[in-house]
Amino acid sequence: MKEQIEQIKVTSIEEVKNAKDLRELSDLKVKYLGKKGELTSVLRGMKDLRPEERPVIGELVNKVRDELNELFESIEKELQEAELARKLEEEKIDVTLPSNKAKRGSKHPLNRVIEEIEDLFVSMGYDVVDGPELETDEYCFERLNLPKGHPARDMQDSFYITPEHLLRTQTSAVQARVMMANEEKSPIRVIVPGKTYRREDDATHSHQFNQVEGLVIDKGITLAHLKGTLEVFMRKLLGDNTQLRFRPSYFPFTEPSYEVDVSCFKCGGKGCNLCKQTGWIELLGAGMVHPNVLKMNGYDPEKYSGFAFGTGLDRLAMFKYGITDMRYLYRNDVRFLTQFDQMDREGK
Ligand code: 2U9
Repeated sequence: MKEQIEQIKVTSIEEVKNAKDLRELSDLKVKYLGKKGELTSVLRGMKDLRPEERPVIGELVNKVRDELNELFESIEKELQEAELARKLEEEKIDVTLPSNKAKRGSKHPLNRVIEEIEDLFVSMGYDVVDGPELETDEYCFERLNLPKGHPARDMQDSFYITPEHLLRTQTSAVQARVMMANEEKSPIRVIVPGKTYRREDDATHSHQFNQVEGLVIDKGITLAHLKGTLEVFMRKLLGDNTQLRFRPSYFPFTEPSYEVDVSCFKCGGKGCNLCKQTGWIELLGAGMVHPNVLKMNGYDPEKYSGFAFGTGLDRLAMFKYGITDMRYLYRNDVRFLTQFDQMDREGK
C-alpha cells in the first residue's frame, strides 16, 4: 500500500506539473483528490489493513494529500498568470489607430421645418400644443361652425371610425380644445403642428399630411395683426424679400377668410415654371375667427376677437428645400435625407 501511495504521488506530481491549462488542472484535481479520486480510494481501503498499520498509512496519505494540494495551488497560480498574460497580449488595443466613425442620422426635412416654425412662434410668445389624432365629430366640425349637414363635412373627405369619431381632417379641433379648456377665458396664442388625414390619394395628395395652424385670441385683435404675423412667418422661412398677397376666400370657422399667396422665391415674382408664370404661390389659409366659433367655445365675441391661419408643412418643406415630389418625404431614403444637413449648414 505504501508503494501504491508513493506511485500515486510520483505520477500525480508529474502530471500536475505538466498541466497545460486550468481546465486540465481541474480535471487532475478530481482524478487524485476528488471524492472518487485515487488517494481517496486508498483511504477507503484502510479498513482492510492491520490496526497497527493504519496510523502509518493514514499519516502518509495525509502528507501526500497536503503536498499535492500545495502543488495544485502553486501551479494554478502559475497557469492563471500565464492565461492573463496571454489574454493581454492577444487582446491588445492600439489606441492610436483611427476609430470607425459612428454614422449619425440626419433630421427629416419635415422636422427641420416644424422646429424652425416652433422656434419662431415661441420667440413671439406662443405655446406649441398638440391633441388627439382621433377626434370627435363635435370638436372636428361642430365647434368650428360646421353643423351636421354642412357640405364641407362630406363623408367622402374623412376617415370615420364610428359615426361620432374620425381621424382629424385638420388640427383646428385642438384649438377648439384649447379654448374650451381655458376656464378663465384669458387670451390665447398657440400654434398646433401635427398629422391630419383625408380620404384622398393621388400624385399631389396623400391620405396623411402635416399641418401647422395658429390661433390668437385677445381684446382688440385685428386683420393687421394677422397680416404682420404671417409676413414675419413667411419671411423667416422663405427669405426677407418675400411679399404676401391676401385673396378673399371662404372657411366656415373664419370671417372674413383669405387665401394667402407668397411671391415666388424662385423667380422673385417675375414668373417661372414653379409659380406657373403667375409670380405667386398659394401657401396659407387664414382669417378672423368667426363670432360663432368664439361663442361656441366660451369666448364673448363682443369683448374678444382673434385670427387664425393654417398651412401644409409638406408643401412648405418642398418649397424651402426644392423637393419636386411629395413622396420623397415619406420614403426615408437615406441618400435623400442626408442632403439637408449640407443645405442648412450653407443657409440655403
Ligand atoms: C379655431 C378657429 C379658427 C384655422 C384655419 C385655415 C384657415 C386653413 C389649411 C391651409 C392648408 C390647412 O394644410 S391645409 O389644408 N388651413 O386654410 N385654417 S384658418 O382656423 C381656426 C381653427 C380653429 C378654433
